[in-house]
Amino acid sequence: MKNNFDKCMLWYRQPAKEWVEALPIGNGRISAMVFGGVDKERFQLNEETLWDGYERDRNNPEALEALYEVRKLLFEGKNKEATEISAKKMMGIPDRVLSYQTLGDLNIEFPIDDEAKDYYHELSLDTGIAKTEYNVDGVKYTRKAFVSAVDQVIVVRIKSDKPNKVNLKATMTRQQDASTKKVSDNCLMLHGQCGTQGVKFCAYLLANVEGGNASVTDEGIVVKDADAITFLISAATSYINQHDASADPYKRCQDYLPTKSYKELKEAHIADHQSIFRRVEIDLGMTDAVNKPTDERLEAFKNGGDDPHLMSLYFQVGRYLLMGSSRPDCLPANLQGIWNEHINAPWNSDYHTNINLQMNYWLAEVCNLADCHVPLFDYMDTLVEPGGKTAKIHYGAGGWVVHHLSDIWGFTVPADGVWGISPIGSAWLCQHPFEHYLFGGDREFLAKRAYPLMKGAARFILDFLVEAPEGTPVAGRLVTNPSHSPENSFRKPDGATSMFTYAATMDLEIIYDLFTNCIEAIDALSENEPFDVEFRAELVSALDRLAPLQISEKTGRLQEWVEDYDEPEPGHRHMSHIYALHPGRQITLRGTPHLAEAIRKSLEYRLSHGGGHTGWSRAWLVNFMARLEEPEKAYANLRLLLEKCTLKNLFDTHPPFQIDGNFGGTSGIAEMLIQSHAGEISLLPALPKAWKDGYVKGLRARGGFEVDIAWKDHNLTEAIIRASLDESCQVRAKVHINVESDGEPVSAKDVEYGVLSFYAQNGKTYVVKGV
Ligand code: FUC
Repeated sequence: MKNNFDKCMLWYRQPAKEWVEALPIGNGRISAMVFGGVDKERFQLNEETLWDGYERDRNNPEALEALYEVRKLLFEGKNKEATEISAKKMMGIPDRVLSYQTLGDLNIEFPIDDEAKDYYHELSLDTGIAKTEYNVDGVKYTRKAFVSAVDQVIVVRIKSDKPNKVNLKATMTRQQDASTKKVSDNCLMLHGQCGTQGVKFCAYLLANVEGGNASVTDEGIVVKDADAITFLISAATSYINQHDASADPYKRCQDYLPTKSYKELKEAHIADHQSIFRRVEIDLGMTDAVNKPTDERLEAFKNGGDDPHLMSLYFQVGRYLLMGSSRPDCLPANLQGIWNEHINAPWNSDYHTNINLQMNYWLAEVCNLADCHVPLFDYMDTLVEPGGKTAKIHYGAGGWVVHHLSDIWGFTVPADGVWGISPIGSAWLCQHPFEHYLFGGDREFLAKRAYPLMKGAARFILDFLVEAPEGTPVAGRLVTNPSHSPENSFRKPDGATSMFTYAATMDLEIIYDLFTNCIEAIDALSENEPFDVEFRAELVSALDRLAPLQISEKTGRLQEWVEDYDEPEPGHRHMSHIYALHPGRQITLRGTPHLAEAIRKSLEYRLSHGGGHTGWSRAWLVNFMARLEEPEKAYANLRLLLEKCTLKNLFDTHPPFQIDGNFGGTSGIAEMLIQSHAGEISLLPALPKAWKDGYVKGLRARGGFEVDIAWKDHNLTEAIIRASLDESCQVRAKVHINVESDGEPVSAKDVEYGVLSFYAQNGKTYVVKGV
């Protein structure tokens, strides 16, 4: 059957003028940005472990003593005094992480006298190959570049359609800390060390020339009169893990260089790439705009044009970028995925754990990239030990803690300023391994990987929670203290503003999420014999005593803080207290309608004051609106994400470029088409008018299901549900439905209009028909 993967293409009629127009390729570990210049080509290179810094103990020995004083002050409403003490005594030493850095550039110069004609630059998301073509003086030149996950090299192929026409000079450069050296008659290397104590790094550039010849000096590689040339670029650092940066990058680079032919490399790469990329196909409709270059389409879209395919392309770009920046056995995607041209990147291109790192993975399960989710769990494992020390030294608590950001050196202390004292990062991250279990149903993963992480984070929270004293609005209940609603501040009745408080709503929601997930995990693992009974009882009792979510009597909105404070920045980019709607599932439209209503009001208020002005914030709004089943509002925010926060190469811009908005946007589109957080599979919960006819294939739903959905005239026509577990399945649609399997009707309970419930069997396929 015909598919539409050939349309998963970004293309341009001119080379990239700046980095944010270049095209990304990557295999999770190494990557390049391809500029496509005619006489000067630039490949900006990255290796994921090239971070500044090194492992060190950053815990603050004064923190614990200060904690008791700070808690008392915050309960007494003395926020300013509490802030002052914490700034002095509770921050990490030092309280900064250092940057993830560029590896450098591969520059290729071509001696071109004539003007290039018929220029064309593309990125196929389906093959992961960037291509540049042009004609000079009657000769057609073609360059192709990809990053092989199978062979762990960047491959660049340059050829002409006439013999002996490829002439070039290739050099490698980096702003600092590096030099180049001849390795052999066809190999150059770039090598160096990050500062004096940082990782050593290296990149090999190997030239396989067909026809003509190559000569190598310490400065570069010169190729003369060749028919074609294949460059292989391997890259590595000395980083092994946070404790050990003693690997030999040269040996690693040598070992990575494959002996396969270009054809073999390419075929293996495409097969591997497509085995992941092609798991999901999407069609939201197509107009003539599809025939235009990507930058022109985006421009037309910004001017109000109709281009539903641009949204499906954006969706697939998100999947492509996660594949390119987060593959098994790699580090997780950072603030820029893996693509970064800076030595000192914005926000250090680090791991922000107060929304950004988590958002990077919202799409992973539903968009059939569960294997790309695993690097996050591996990374979390590395934070358990340092996070355990920080829990003990800063809070006298067990378990493990992460604050609002981290790096690859086990950074778990408060950073950047007092707003960094937000010890809820590990609890938030733990949603991810549990979701991985919910989608895939792998009990061994739950027992051996997810639950131990979750239990450690829950242990920390149980020890960290304190009882709110008399005189506070939630006296006698358990609360977090200190606490922040990430990066937002409030105004107290006396006019003073602060960020620092106790019991911010988001903390309570994340804790609810973590504890209920832990209880569900324990129950799932207790099938044969009782498991962790006492810990379960501790969680149940703490949940019972946890401070409640509060609806403002004045405004009807869900309160962001423990008191109904005034907000100095009512359109703040973080919408932390809405966590319970998404990515949490404490508040659902049908399960907790009064809270959903309050959240709707909070969101409307935020939006009417300019909320969603950064890329990731806009993307979050798409997810929120989808969960509120507001198709037109979800669509409007998605449109704004593309109009205001999307660069020519379809990278998200905060500004500047930050990849979370791409991932959050893709997740938002998925949430518009399918949801499964509320104990049922909801088909097309937020389908906007603009997507009249379409289909999506290969999305996943919690409970081990893979789902294809087709619709016509805005109504579900058919959904195919493939079960991989024996699991009850409740399906919701906005039309009346029936269900069959193997051509026979399945006996299903008619729950209400458009809602059916049946028992699905592992390996069987169920066809849900809209009637
Ligand atoms: C959080 C956000 C900023 C930015 C940074 C990387 O601090 O509030 O907007 O996304 O992370």
